[in-house]
Amino acid sequence: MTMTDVNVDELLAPMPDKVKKNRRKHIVKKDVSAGSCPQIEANTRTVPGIITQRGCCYAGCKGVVVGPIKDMLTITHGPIGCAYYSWGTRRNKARVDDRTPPEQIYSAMCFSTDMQESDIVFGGEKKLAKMIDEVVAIFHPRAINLCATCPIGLIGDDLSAVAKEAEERHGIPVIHYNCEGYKGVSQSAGHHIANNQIMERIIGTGTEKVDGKYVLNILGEYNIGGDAWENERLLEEIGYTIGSTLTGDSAYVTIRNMHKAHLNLVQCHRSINYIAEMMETKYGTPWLKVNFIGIDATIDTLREIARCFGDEELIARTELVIERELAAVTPEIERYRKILKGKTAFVFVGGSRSHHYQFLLRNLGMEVMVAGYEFAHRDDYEGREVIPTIKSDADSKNIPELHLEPDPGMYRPPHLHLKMSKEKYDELVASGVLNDYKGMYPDMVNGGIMIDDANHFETEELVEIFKPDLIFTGIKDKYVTHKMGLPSKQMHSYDYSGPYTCFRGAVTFAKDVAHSLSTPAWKMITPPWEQSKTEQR
Ligand code: CFM
Repeated sequence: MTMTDVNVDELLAPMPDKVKKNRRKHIVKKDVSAGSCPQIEANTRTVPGIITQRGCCYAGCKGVVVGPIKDMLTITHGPIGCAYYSWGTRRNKARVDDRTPPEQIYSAMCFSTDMQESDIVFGGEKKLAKMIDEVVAIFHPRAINLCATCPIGLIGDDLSAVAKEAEERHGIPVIHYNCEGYKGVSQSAGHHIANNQIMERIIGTGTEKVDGKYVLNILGEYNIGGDAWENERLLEEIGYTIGSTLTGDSAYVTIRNMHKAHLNLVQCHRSINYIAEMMETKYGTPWLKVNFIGIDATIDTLREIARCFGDEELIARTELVIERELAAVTPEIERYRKILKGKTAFVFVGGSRSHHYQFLLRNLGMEVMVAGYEFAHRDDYEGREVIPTIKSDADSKNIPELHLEPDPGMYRPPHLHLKMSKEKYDELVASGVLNDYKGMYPDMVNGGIMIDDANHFETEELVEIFKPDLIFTGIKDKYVTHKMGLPSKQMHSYDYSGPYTCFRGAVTFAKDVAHSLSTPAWKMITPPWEQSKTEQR
């Protein structure tokens, strides 16, 4: 079967009618002859009972966005299970630096109020306040995060009041997040809640001077396997200064000065676009959607950043660095491309990697036939132009939207951030480079399937239809596909490898994928559909 022959209705045929109707709206087949992206349903409730790959609101807030801030001590207010399963599962690395000594790095630690039955019955506010006092006495953190889990919202503990009183007692910021797991439809709600508090409580509060001719923040880069460090190495060699990364290897002491940067780079649009937009409104900081995953994507990104400043010297230096990095990695990439050329893959990850990795896989001669996001919104598939048409529902209305105004003292018009005339800035905006994201659809292969919130059943069906050589996936579906005789790579943690970004990262990735595909282990397993009925019994 060729890709364009795939019939999505047949794929869903075994489902009950109601479920079929629902799931059909979450699947789009790329058809170049049809022009733009058809509407896809996203960021809506998963069908109850379906084995989804999604996580919860608390996971998105604590696990994804605020947990990696290395010098903030994050307390999970809730039963121990929530804290334990959100501890160290995502490899957001952090290191000591001149402003953060080892004893002030808490991102790899687990703090929980360990709510017991009596606390649920009588309330947990006192226990939380006591715990704050204890961690202050023992660890002396610069700032504290309080993250709520489901029972906290149900019993009505007032996190805001506890945080406020603790701030008065200890004289440090104590920031609370009402990110109870049940809020919204996935971890995406938690990203939004975390973005709101970081914007309101941290960014803009710093008064230190930030030196550097061109200061960049990298938003939505979480330093899985050291990705952020590879980006920083490259950008610093070109002549940029990194103000702060949000939130991989980031610190409270740098995030609070983020408003002083000249340009925000947005790597993961899904988890952080709120802050990019809010900073544009409040401080006038322009943002640029970037992608450091894939060699060509990195080259395009570096050129676009330089173009945003329009400095000839910067542009020349960018080309020099690109040339040098390319020369260093090309022989190795070629070696792996020989193994990988013509192979096919699926990519099912959260809300942005399924798009980003298509560039890298294409550089290696591979094609992505099916790509899916767990919890993205329509704009991550179709592009930001659809945002005004997205209808809010009961779940999305549950997440507060901040409506900010330009800051009277700190707002600077965007062209001044980029050190250019208003006319030149308007030209840049008109060319579509700034403050926009076109979504995943334009980069899908013709006939390829784009799927939202893919479930266990659909994953198995799609594997049977397309028979990909490799699947890039998460912890839940990884082992399912292993059992089908398919090599799979865990893209949330890189299975302990990385970094995968930029030029050198591409070589590490190519090596890992080539190893996965060359191992003889997979030939020793017979997928169930190739076994006879007797064997299956
Ligand atoms: Fe953004 Fe992420 Fe992702 Fe995400 Fe995530 Fe992640 Fe992810 Mo796992 S912030 S949306 S909530 S790029 S933890 S670093 S790998 S699902 S695709």
